[in-house]
Amino acid sequence: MKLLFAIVQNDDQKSLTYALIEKNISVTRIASTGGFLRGGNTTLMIGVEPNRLDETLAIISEHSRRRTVVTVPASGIPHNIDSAAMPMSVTVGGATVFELDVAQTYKY
Ligand code: 2BA
Repeated sequence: MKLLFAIVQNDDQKSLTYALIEKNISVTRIASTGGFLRGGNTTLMIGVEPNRLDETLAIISEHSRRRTVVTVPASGIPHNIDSAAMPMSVTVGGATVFELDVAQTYKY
């Protein structure tokens, strides 16, 4: 089994979760916070068989939009702007996905 951690924007998580459930792909939603923007995002934990990996990634891609936000970065976070208080334009997403191999799955 593969385990995907998909970090998506809150505005996308609902339609993405519905689309996955509709295809019988199990998903667990975890409320998370981006370190840079300090804004809420959602991390989806998705366990899938390898033969459904491409299908799952396609669904994530289809339902994750890229957005540009103007923000003041979190203080202490290194970035390319001289002043930490200066608003900057940041492109977020669509989704950041990590793929892991699962050694074993247990359900009791
Ligand atoms: P945040 O950390 O809040 O980052 C939001 C967006 O800000 C990022 O979008 C990126 O475009 C920008 N950004 C982040 N750090 C930056 C920096 N030091 N200088 C300039 N711009 C910066 P995404 O790359 O699409 O990431 C969206 C969210 O996905 C992130 O929210 C974070 O929660 C997660 N994420 C992305 N890459 C990750 C990684 N390698 N490990 C863990 N979480 C990650």
